[in-house]
Amino acid sequence: MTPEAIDNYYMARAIELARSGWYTTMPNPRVGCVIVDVNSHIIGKGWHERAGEPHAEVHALRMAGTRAKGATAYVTLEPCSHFGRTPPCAEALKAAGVARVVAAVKDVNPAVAGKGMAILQEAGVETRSGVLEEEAKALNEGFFKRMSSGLPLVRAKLAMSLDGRTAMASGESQWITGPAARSEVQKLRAQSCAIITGVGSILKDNASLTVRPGELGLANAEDICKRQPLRVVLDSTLKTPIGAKVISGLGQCLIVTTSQHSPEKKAQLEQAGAEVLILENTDNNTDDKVDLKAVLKELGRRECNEVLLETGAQLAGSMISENLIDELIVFMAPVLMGSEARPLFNLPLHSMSEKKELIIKDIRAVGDDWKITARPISQ
Ligand code: AOF
Ligand code: ZN
Repeated sequence: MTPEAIDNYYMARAIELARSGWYTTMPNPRVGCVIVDVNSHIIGKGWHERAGEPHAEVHALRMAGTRAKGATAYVTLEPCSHFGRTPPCAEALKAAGVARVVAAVKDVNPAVAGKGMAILQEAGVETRSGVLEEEAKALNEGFFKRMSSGLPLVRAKLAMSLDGRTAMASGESQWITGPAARSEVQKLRAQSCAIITGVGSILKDNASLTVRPGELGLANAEDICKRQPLRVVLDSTLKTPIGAKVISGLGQCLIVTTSQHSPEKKAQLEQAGAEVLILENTDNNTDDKVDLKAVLKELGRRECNEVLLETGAQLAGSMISENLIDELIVFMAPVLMGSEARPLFNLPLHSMSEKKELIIKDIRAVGDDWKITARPISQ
């Protein structure tokens, strides 16, 4: 094997380890670390599990003990240089006498941003960056987007028939897809920091939007479900019923409204356990609606890396027309719902030149349904 192939091999192992934290590290990134001695033995392995707990490198160094001296550490993210909730990993690697550090990607967190690698270089540690960089970025797209733009990554989950319909004219939509697709949706919720919906969906379906261990279908489901994503309801005039499941379910519910709300209803919703936030729309054209970009900014401020949009055609249409969706996850069921049924997006386009162009990133069978992952081409 060439030295490059060896680095790729161990970095792939570190990326695998990072995935163990897929549902638990937020708001922190998913990070994995492998320490290899001069005889090519893996002497340390670790991944970051939860914010506030040790970083990946610290777990791996603990496992390696004194054998870390002279070894190579493979980390999926540049080791941190700052005192956050935990002390700097670059200093820990240096103190352990590691001879070489290979990082997949630079940490865009302004508190780190190259300083971690600089600490190691100044201490005489050999460094290499950019190994399996694309794969490592894919672990933490939401974290990177938030750190560089202040906004979370937005994923829209949609369910449709083979003829592209998402609800009957009456609004009836349960269930288009089968149980396997619904279990996939539970996973999408579990990896998200927040779920956004519109009050229309709440009035229609009274969904709880929680993650439930029984439906998640993962070994450590109980543990994962201890952290519930923030449920965000966009409700410009506060029509959310006081008894809505989205308020009473485990975890927190944030209702975003405008100045048109009734203060009395606000007090009642707060009494029921919801947080109510008034976000004035500064855009003169859409004075009566919640400012969607401002909602995303607020979620970024609350350290949300990945946000899931689960809603009807109206809000989904506004989000896509304002170019606020990064990824579409469409579950397509082998049914026809007919010409009276509602489309996925309320998006009145009139000519082919206006069409939204997407690129399909992935398509796979999920039970009897198909899961299509697509991204808008130009934003
Ligand atoms: C690493 N290894 O495993 C992780 C890193 O508050 P703290 O101390 O947990 O620091 C969080 C920041 O540290 C986070 O924003 C990111 O920049 C970095 N995460 N760094 O060296 C890890 N999870
Ligand atoms: Zn660290």
